[in-house]
Amino acid sequence: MLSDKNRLQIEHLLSPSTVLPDRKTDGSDVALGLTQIPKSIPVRYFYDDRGSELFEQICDLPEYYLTRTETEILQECASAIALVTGECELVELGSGSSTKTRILLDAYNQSGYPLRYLPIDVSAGILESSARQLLADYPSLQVHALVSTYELALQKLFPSESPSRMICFIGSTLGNLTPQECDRFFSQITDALDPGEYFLLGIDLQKPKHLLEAAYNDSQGVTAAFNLNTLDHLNQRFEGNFDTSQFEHWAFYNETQHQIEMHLRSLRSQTVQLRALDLTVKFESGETILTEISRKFDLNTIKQELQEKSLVPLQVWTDPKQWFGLLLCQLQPFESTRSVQI
Ligand code: AVJ
Repeated sequence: MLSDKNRLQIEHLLSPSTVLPDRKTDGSDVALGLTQIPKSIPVRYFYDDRGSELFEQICDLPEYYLTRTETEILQECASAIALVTGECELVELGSGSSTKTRILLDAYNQSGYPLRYLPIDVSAGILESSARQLLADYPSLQVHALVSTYELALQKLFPSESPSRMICFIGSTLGNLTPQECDRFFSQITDALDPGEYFLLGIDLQKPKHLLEAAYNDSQGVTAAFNLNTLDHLNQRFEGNFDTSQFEHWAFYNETQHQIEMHLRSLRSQTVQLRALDLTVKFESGETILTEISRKFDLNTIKQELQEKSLVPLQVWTDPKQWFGLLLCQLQPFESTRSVQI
C-alpha cells in the first residue's frame, strides 16, 4: 500500500488568495463585471472558504431540495454507473466537500476497482480538508487535487492512468453558465476526454416557480449570507471597502429564461473602492449586481445539446417527482463524423 504522502497530491493552478492578486488571472474579470451595465460579479467569487462553508449549510436547508434529491438519485444508480464505465479515474469539477462523490467512490470500491480521484475546486481550504478526510476513509484511494478553475484544469488534465475516465459535473453547477458558456463548456469536455470516456452530469430541472423561489430565499437567511459573502471575499482579495450592511439579497425565477437570478441590491447611493484593482465603483440607490444565474433544464433539450457535442447520453436517471436529472454520457467511441462527399 502507498504511504499517505504518495496518496495525496495537491496542485495549485491558481495563486492562493493569501498572496497578492495576479490581475491577469483573477482581477480583470471583477473589474469588467463591475464597470458594465448591468453590473455583475463572476460566480466563482462565491466560493472562498467561508462561501464554501455557507454553501454546505445551504445544502442542508429544508427549502433547498437540489442536494438531497441528487443524493437520492446517486444512491439508486451509483452501482449501475460503475458497471457501465468499469474501472475508471474520477475527475470532479467543483468538488466542494465531495459528500455526494462518496456514493460513487463506494460503488467503485465495491466493484473492487482501484480508486483514483481528481477533485478540482477554486477553494483550496475545502479541497484539502475533504481530500484528507477521504484518504482516511478509503485506504486504497489516491487523490490528486487541483486548486483551479474548470477551464484551466480541463486544459491541464494528463492522460488517464486508469483504463478509463469519467468527468463528473454534478450538483447542477452547469446552471451557472449562460447558454453560450454552456456550449463552450461542453466542447471543452469533449476535448478533454478520449473517445469512449465518460461524462456524468447532474442538472436541476424545470418546476413550479414557488418551489424554486423558496429554494433561493430560505427562511433562515443562509442564501442571503452566501450571496453577501461575495462582497467580503472581494474586500479581502482586492483591498475593497464594500459595506455588506448596505446591500441586500434579491433572488427570483425568470420564467422566460428558465433561470433563478440572484442579485445584490444597493440600499443607498454609494461609492466603493477596490484598491488592488485601482477601481472605484458608484452605485445608485436600488441598483443591483447580478451574482448568479441558476438555470433549470429540460431533459430532452439538454440531451440533444450533449449529443451535438458527441457526448452520447447512455442513461438518464431522475427522482419520482422529476425535480433533478443525472445523465451518464460517453464521448462517441467510434469515428462518427464520416461525411459523404458529393
Ligand atoms: C451550486 C450552482 C448548484 O445554483 O443552486 C445555491 C449555488 N446559489 N443557492 C445553485 C446556489 C444559491 C447552486 N449551485
